[in-house]
Amino acid sequence: MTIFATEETFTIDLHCISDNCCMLYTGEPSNRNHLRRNTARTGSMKILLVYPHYPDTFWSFRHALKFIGKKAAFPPLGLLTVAAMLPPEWDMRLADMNVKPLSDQQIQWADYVFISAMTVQRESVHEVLARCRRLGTRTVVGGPLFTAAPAEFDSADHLVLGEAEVTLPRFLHDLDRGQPEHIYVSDQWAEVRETPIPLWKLIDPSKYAAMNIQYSRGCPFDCEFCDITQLFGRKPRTKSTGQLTAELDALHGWGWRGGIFFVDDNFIGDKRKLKNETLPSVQSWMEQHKHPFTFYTEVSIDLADDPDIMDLMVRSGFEEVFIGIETPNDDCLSETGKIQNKNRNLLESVKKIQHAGLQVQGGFIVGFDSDPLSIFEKQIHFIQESGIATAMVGMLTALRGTKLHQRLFKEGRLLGDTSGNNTAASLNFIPRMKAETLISGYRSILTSIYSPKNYYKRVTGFLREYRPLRQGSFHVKPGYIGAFFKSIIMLGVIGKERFQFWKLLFWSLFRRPSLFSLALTFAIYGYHFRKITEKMDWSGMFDTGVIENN
Ligand code: B12
Ligand code: SF4
Repeated sequence: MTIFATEETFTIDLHCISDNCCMLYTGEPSNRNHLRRNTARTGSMKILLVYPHYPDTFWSFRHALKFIGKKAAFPPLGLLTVAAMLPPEWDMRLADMNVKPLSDQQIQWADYVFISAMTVQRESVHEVLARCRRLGTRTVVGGPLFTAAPAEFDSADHLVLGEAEVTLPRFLHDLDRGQPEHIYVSDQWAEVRETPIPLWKLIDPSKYAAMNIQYSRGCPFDCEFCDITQLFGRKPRTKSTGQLTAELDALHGWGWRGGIFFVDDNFIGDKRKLKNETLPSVQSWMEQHKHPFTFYTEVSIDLADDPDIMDLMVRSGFEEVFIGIETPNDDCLSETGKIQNKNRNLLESVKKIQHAGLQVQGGFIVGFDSDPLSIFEKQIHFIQESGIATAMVGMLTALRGTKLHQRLFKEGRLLGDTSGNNTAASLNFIPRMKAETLISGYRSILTSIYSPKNYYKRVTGFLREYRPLRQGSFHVKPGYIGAFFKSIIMLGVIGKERFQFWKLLFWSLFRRPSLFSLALTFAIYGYHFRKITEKMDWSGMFDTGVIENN
């Protein structure tokens, strides 16, 4: 994409350094020195792209990452994409606070700090904004957190909301004229076929466990608790195959080998295109390049109904899919509008996907109005039977902008804002079940499924049946030697799970040697999940956010 990429368009007007003009830019006289700094620099901007810190959560994988010497699971793709839309002559740096703490010098270096965040990063965002204000560096914020709750971030200098492909050019245009507005919104969806290749050169890949790519945005379904359709629409917007293979080329050319997460809301949203164009072209790209990557993505459960897509995915290098299973209770599925999960044997669907050669990660929710008291036992039973090692169980959360949020507000049951951590032990609405019962039931699920006994039983059950497409003899993935030795100490000697750990390792070595590194990976994940469960604060009941009055 070549939005505003010429030198002329980005030359900032350097002639206006009168006090009034500074006021126009900065809004307050105290920032004037900073502005003079800008204007002395013949239009070349220094941009610091900041990805705020996220807390230790199930999704952070922080306890697992230490084993492989990585700092974060994935780079901040939103910021790298935004960076690719800025004039290439601008001086850009990226500070991922999950990799390294942010220093005052970095903030002072920049003319503008661009921040991207999800709700879970809220606390860190407020801290970064306060520091930027104190140091006199102007801020531009965008991404899901700000798009969902702009009023809370009025202290940012510029809120560029929604998809940057639509709103950023307007901000850049106004900035060029010297009159950037405070807020930019749009009700249009972006044309993702124009989205540029992320500016990978801004990150140090050695700090991340995997890279990420986005092929599509949006989801054809419309579950009550989910904000995807509000943020990205119901009609999946897909990139062209040429665009996708160009992104693979870029990552490959830049030296990346290993895992890539397709961060789509629902990778199979447009099945016809996937089957006829996208997957065949990814498959042939992978064959030509001798399979340098393994892929992972998010899909809906109806993948199980399409053996051709599953087969093509496996042949193209997909190894794992995340699926929102939510609940084995059909009434809850009706309540939340999860139609694709209804009227099917969910367990059978999971098995079909696993038998096709794909590992399944599952999302589960408790706290629906229709949840019976037996739901906790049912969830545990389902998870154990499914062989889903990575089972993310969360309590229902009312995210802003969702139909659930609106309904609970109308019913007078909405309490406050959410922390954004869907696996925290706190509620932002009044549940039908007694809150104490719900929280203790939730706790019983987590402590049960992540107890070493149950977790390793699930993993062994799964590995026993798993037949991935590419299985050779015993092989160890790069980076796993160190992980192996660390895990021997942490899990095999010190850890509570030492008995199960050795049992799994020996079982895999003798029975399924080709899955040895996967067994080790699962053992490390299990440690992370157990640690997070142990560290969870169960004393809270409700999120203490602002009471809604909108
Ligand atoms: C990948 C991903 C993750 C990764 C994050 C890895 C990483 N380093 O980025 C992982 C798996 C860790 C993750 C975890 C979670 N995630 Co998540 N995740 C996503 C996902 C699928 C893709 C994000 C992405 O890379 N998109 C591609 C880029 C190009 O899009 P983007 O970031 O939105 O950026 C665009 C715009 O937002 C904007 N923009 C973004 N930043 C900026 C900055 C500026 C300055 C500007 C101008 C514009 C701008 O322009 C970009 C181009 O259009 C999104 C869904 C989605 N479709 O985005 C959910 C999503 C962001 N996650 C979400 C949530 C809730 C979570 C979890 C709490 C789990 C959950 N689903 O319940 C956890 C919390 C994290 C934690 N550590 O605890 C929500 C956020 C909702 C919110 N209001 O904050 C989303 C929207 C999905 C959803 N509804 O569930 N997630
Ligand atoms: S299928 Fe997944 S992404 Fe689509 S609306 Fe439902 S929860 Fe959201």
